[in-house]
Amino acid sequence: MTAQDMAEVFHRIALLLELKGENPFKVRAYKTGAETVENFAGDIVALAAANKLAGIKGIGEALRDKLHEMATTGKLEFYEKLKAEFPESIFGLFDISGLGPKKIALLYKELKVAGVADLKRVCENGEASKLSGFGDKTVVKLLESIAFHEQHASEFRLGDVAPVAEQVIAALRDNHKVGRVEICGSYRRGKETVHDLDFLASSKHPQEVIDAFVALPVFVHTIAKGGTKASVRTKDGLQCDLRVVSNAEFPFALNYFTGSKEHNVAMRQRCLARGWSLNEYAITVSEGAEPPPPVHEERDIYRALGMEFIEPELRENTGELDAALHNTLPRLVELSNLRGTFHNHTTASDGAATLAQMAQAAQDLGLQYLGIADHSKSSFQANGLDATRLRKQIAEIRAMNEDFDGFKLFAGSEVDILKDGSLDFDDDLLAELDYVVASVHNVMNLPEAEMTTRIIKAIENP
Ligand code: DGT
Ligand code: CA
Ligand code: CA
Repeated sequence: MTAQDMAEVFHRIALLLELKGENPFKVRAYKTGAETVENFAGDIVALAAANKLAGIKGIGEALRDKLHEMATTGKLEFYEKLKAEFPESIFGLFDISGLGPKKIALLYKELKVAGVADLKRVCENGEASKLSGFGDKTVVKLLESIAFHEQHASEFRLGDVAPVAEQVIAALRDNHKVGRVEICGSYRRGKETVHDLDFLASSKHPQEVIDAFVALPVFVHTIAKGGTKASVRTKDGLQCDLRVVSNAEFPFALNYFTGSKEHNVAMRQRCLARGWSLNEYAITVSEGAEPPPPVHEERDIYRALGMEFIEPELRENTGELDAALHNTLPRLVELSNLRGTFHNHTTASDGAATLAQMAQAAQDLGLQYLGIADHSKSSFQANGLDATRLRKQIAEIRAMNEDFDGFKLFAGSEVDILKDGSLDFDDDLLAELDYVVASVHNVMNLPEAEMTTRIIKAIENP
């Protein structure tokens, strides 16, 4: 079991205990435990196996034993038993907004609702609206949530799939039969969410590359497999496609499979205007047309069209081709442009590192400043700071700033916006801060107009 697997077991235990109506503190302990395991800096699996987890904040004795059991046996008896009390599909209900553990438990007990499909059925046939606490309005909201869920069910967040993408790229690079390797599609374009991952490799032995790809341990299912392409799935349901081409075809395939489709269509039209037919393998020159300069790299395709190289993030056919032609492409923000960041927590509230550790880590990253914005007192579940603790932190930050060279900490706060739009600290204290992040953390269900007034009032705080 990996640390991620162990954290997932704790997350699921927390959900199941909530379903059973167990003590909230017990539920909280598993949620905290899951987060601690996820964020742990060292090799928590090895430590758990060796029974060396004593003294780690966020992991009490009961959880420590469970981690040891998972690290040594690969499963957890307690979880297996708990899980057997409910159908597996019930976890899907937690992804539907508007449904909490109490409602899910009721739906399961009264109407045998065991998953999203069942939920949709009882909402549509009127059974749900007869349950206590489930008026017609609730049911309409639930149906909207289900529709939203269905629409986005096949989307993955870029950051969530990045580890898989990097792992697969690394495995392909290690393969001696592989020449060039890239990841294409929406991932390369840096979209916030992607539907699948598109890998591209060049090789003289495509079949061997395909065989090695589908056999990678991250993949649990093969959807399709041929001589030059394959589609597989990870255990989280993420589809990964691989296409293997020759070295000469690689730049064309890279361009084609990076997309977007709209960008490709526009590129093909520009080529046609010069008598060239562009596809995923080559540019074919029609009779009488001037041939393009040789293409070895993807940028050569753009050069052939008299264009600057267009970064993948810009390839959505929203004016980038004309801009590339006239040398007016915008410069993208790069990691080296990042000088600091403002929304950071420390162990004073619910962060994983101390103020001193955060300051050191920021300097190690080459940042010039770091803003500290721990939670405020109303976020008690996140151990938010009250006025006394915040003033102490401000003083600490000011004192630390005396010693830095070319680096600065800013004293801020992530202040709760209260129900009426007022802020969680009085104006005198807010004025002592360098900046404020204001957030809504509770009473999320106000009508639209009231919520808007609430936010505007917060923004207008002097
Ligand atoms: P996704 O997977 O929905 O997040 O977005 P993409 O852009 O990765 O789309 P995908 O995986 O279906 O296809 C990868 C690329 O292949 C796409 O960006 C452009 C190219 N492509 C796919 N279908 C077509 C098509 O019908 N025409 C053209 N010109 N290009 C296509
Ligand atoms: Ca894709
Ligand atoms: Ca694809």
